[in-house]
Amino acid sequence: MKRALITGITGQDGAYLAEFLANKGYQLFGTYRRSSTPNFWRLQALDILQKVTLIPSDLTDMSSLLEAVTISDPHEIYNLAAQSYVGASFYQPMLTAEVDGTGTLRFLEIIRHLKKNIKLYQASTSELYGDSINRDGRQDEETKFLPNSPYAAAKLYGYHIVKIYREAYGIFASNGILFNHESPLRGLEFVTRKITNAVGKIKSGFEKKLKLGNLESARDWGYAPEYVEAMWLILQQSKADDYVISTNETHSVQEFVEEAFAAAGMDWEKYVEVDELLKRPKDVVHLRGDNSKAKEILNWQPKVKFKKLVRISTVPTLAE
Ligand code: NAP
Ligand code: F7E
Repeated sequence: MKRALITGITGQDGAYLAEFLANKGYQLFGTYRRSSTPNFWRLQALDILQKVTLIPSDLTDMSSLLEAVTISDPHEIYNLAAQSYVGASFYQPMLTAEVDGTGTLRFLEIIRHLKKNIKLYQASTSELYGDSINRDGRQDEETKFLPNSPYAAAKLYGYHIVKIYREAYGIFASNGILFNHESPLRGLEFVTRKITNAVGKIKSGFEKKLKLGNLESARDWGYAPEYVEAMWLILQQSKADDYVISTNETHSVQEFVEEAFAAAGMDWEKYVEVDELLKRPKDVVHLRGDNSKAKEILNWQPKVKFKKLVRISTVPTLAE
């Protein structure tokens, strides 16, 4: 039986990946951060908690990571744990660097020292591109990286250190350069869930307004359960490599707002206000991926596109 260790199993992707790998027959181990209040609601929502051996661990604490790898003795490590909120990285840049940058190095060092054939998936991100686009207005594996936030800079370190260890030591380590992916399990601070949650609350009379920052910002938004399959496919290849995972479409925050309010039969302009304080010191304004490589080599492509994604994210909030 194959064994997988998932860091960040309590997050959106961790929970969906755990569900996906359990269905593939994996023995599952997951790291979580000990806290005074248990945080397993996503694993409970997917009815997966009982199938996972949980190991308390923090990406800043080398000994707890070594303990997690020793206990799980994994064939595959999916390093999903991160300070994943771009906005917060401007307030906690050093923590973000420690977790998202050096945290990746810690796993590579563990694999190097243990000399085991452990495959590593690194959760890289379209935020690496910043304002950089190809001539056709898209971003692929060859597009240069121009990070725009402490989060992106830390993840860029993670991206490069994975490549360096792959080339220098022959470790099977791959970066998935994933564009934004959303779901009803997305954290409430991210813009799609912030919008859909507000739509549900406004519709049922609990809230009156929704304050947002930059409405012009455009993202390539996909559906998280499809993206975790891509993570798995990346580790099933004969050779470690880096892949863009995206829908190849781009839509603005305002378009998301329009669709989500329309799904609830409401006119967004009556409820949405722009709050300058919610704008970031530096934002990424246009993301649109090119997933040709993933399509060709992984045989992966997304089925859920923008309008369906907005409905999947919004409808549960109306039923709550
Ligand atoms: P998420 O929901 O925010 O989950 C992040 C996970 O990391 C949580 O389990 C969190 O634990 C854990 N974590 C945070 N700091 C940690 C630390 N110091 N030590 C150990 N664990 C820590 O993020 P996600 O959306 O699932 O994303 C998964 C990964 O993909 C992240 O690395 C993210 O940066 C990257 N990514 C995400 C997207 C996207 O659109 N979702 C796109 C590209 C890349 P708690 O539950 O205790 O907070
Ligand atoms: O912002 C704008 C905001 O926070 C999207 C993470 O998973 O994807 C995610 O990062 C856009 C930005 O996601 C609000 O300025 C406007 O332009 O939902 P977000 P993100 O920053 O794109 C990447 C790929 C990751 O790797 C990250 O881990 O929406 N925006 N008004 C707002 N954003 C938020 N959060 N809140 C607002 O009120």
